[in-house]
Amino acid sequence: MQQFKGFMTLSRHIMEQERKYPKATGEFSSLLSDLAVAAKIVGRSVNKAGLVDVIGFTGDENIFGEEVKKLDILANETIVRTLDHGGHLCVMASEESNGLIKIPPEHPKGNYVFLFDPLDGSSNIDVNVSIGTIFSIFRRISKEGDGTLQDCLQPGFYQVAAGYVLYGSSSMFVYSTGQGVHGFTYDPGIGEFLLSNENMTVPDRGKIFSMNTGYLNFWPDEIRRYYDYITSVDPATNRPYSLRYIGSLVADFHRNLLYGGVFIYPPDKKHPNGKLRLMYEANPLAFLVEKAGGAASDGFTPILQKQPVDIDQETPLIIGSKEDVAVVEDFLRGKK
Ligand code: AHM
Ligand code: MG
Repeated sequence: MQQFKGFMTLSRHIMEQERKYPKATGEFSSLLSDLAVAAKIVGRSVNKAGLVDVIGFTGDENIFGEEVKKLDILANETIVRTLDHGGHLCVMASEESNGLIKIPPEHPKGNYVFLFDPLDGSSNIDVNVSIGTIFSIFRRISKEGDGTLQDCLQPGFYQVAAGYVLYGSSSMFVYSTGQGVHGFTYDPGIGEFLLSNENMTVPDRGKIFSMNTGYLNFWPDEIRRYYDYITSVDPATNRPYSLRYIGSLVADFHRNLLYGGVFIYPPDKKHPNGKLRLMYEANPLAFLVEKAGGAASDGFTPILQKQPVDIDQETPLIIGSKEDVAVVEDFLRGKK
């Protein structure tokens, strides 16, 4: 019989990672632990989303006399309030807030910068389809006090950690501090994330492509030619790729991370620079996919090498299995 070695909870994993760095002060670990608490609170609200009709509408007061907030606003506030007083952050920025989010003057400032998309896949919130929180962590460049825009505008390869929380058929916390990508599934019975997917790796090639084909007539010719290619029979497998598109980047990414494949949001006539946000979506997922052996590109430059100029900037995104990403790049560069 296999010996029971105990569960690897997310908190224990964070602690064990910290012990690998004898000089670690615990600041970074306490940031991740606070984030896990925020994930549980947001996850609980997401699970109750369908009850909005029962306990109150957005803008109303619910039966407890509290104002009912839109779930993405609520997720944003929950994350900010859970992380702003721990002394580990000097600044935050979120897809849901304008400009930088300062740490309130009464709280100590720390060494890290936290960028996030509180609830990715917002169009899926009201229809019970998977959504998620995406986060990116940098070390500050400035020396002290409030963090600055310059602290936030660092290229993705400077990230010290990144991850996401997926609120799906179960909730999962997936993160990397650079040493592998690890997934934890939430057990509501004990209120803990438990290690379920250690050292996740993405296959070099998959059988899935994910893109909003409704924009076909808005795409550049190179992407239309790629679409013809990917939907014709692959001689190696005698079948075309399967199309899977949830419309929540985080959920599409998670599936492709496990099964292999490629997610593409190219520039199009409606979104000339692509739609996805470099700092809140593309960078963190690019960090994870590279740590899992995959690739992420804007078609010409690896996402992690892009020098950001604006905290809210958009980017085309091609992300997933290494070989699949390379094929899309070949089409965009006119090599195919
Ligand atoms: P959001 O952060 O406001 O939810 O927007 C980003 C979402 C991604 O999750 C998803 O991949 C994409 O927008 C879907 O866009 P489209 O509906 O144009 O295909
Ligand atoms: Mg998003």
